[in-house]
Amino acid sequence: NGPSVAVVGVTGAVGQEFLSVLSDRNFPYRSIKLLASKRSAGKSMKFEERDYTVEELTEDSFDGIDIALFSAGGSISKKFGPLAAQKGTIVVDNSSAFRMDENVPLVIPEVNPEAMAHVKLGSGKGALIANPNCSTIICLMAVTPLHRRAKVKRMVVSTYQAASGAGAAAMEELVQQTREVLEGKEPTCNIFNQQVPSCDLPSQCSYAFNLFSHNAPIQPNGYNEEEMKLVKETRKIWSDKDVKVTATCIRVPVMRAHAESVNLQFENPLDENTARDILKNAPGIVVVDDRASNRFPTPLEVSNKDDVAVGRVRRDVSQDGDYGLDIFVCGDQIRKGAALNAVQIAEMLL
Ligand code: 11C
Repeated sequence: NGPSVAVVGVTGAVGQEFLSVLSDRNFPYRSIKLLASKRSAGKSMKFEERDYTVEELTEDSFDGIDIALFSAGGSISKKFGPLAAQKGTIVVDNSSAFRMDENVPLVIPEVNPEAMAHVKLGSGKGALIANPNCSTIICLMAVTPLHRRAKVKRMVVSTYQAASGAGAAAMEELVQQTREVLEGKEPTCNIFNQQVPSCDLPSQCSYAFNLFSHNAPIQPNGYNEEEMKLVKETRKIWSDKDVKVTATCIRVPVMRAHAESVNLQFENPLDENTARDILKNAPGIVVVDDRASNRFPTPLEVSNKDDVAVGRVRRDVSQDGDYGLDIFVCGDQIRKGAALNAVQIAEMLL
């Protein structure tokens, strides 16, 4: 019983987390296929007490597969996603390949489940469903309950993003660099060094003990792609082409959870106590907002957790009345920012 599932990109950070989340949530699969590139094919992997061999992703991989969870990069998704959907597989894709395609739902289950209402498991019809970018998921998990009450007119987001967003190799390099710097050595900069070719010494542009503007390519308008994802994906998920969003995305030396400072301007008044109560009752949210002891969300506290933490809820003193709020949000990038959200989408199909 249950659907046949394929995990594409199973050796990556998100691929591995797909397996953890499927297991933690007792996802009722009939069979599971572990797929990766030729390089990783043949590796053994244990999952739920059973031994599996990682198979090479090919055009035939999706025969008989009901649901495929993809996290192997945009080009793999572009090549194999539509092919799998043609074969009747429902693809939940974690890459940015199809997010802005108007025929592809872009879904956060707590926010806009209605967007994928037409996708039916067992109908024989395949489909593509896109997982939003992690920064968008974590931001909108917290902001949507407030938006529903008071309608957001403008949102200013500043992110503090973890290494995990750049993959398992970036996480390893952050550990390695930290060790090297503490030992007085020049840090090894393989993952991000191409971004700052003008640095004389790696120690001046290392990731450890530093932070830098997000590594996504800068566009002609001066925003990087990560920032524009927050702008465009928010409009699509809220079905609101008029909402004004601006963002500055920064990479910080944190392992696997993103933090975001969010400034909100509302169309209708919303005081901070009501906002806090709304957030306390919102699904997937935990409020950590203890002013007396200066205890607010931290990336470490939400690491490996499902819930997104929200705190620093306060009236924006630069705006009139109760039309503006500031909040601070933290969420596990690999879990709710990627694998958990995708598995929740798959659960909605059951
Ligand atoms: C990061 N959000 O934290 C990125 C990683 O569009 O899925 C994922 C990029 C994406 O660096």
